[in-house]
Amino acid sequence: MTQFCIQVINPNTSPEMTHTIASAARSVAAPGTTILASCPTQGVASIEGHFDEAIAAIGVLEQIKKGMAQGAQGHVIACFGDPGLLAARELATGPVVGIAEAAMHVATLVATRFSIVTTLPRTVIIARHLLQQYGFGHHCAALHAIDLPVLALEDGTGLAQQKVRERCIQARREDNSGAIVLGCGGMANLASELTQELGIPVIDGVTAAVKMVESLLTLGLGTSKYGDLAYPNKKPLSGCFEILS
Ligand code: 2AL
Repeated sequence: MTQFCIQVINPNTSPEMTHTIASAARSVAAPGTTILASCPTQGVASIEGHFDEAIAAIGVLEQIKKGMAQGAQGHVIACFGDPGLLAARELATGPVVGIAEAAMHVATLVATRFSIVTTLPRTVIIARHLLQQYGFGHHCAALHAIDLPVLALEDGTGLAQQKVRERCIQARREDNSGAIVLGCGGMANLASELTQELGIPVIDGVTAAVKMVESLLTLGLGTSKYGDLAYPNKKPLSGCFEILS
């Protein structure tokens, strides 16, 4: 049996969300695949804007370094803004996949149009930027926010999960979309139940990204080290950034 070690990085510092993400990742991993789940030791508790993403990106790079040292052959960035994705690819030898790009790619394979359901209205704007950046703008019918912060998904009340469900039902009815993309790593445990209930594919990026990294590893493909994704040029890194050298 092929043995792979895939690192799943939650870029925020919430241990509860890291647990949700790790469980979802393990639920789809092949029998021979080990999931190494981690989150930064320092950073932001949740990622909801550009400021948060800038801080989270440093934590992601630190985790990529650690993961490689622990034998990870591929990596997943489990935050819907894909913070630090290209920088992580420079550092990594193996494949690195972000959950937003994974979910968007998968959605286009099973439907001609998809909707996105995310957390706060400001993260809708970030998701819109990613759609443009990845070339999926024409595939997305609409974006919706549950209008609750990211950590509401881990507060134990179930309110955020209920709102995700309601928004997904609304999106299916109003957008005429064939699929829905869940726009937060903390929604990873909701996809299969919603897929059953709604009768259309509801896609979580964590599980999608794990299977993509697994496929890339099976194909023997890592990150291209030709051109801009080559390892970072060696130069002195000072202060807290020394650990990245
Ligand atoms: C996210 C996410 O997936 N994790 C986090 O902390 N912030 N992004 C989002 N759109 O809710």
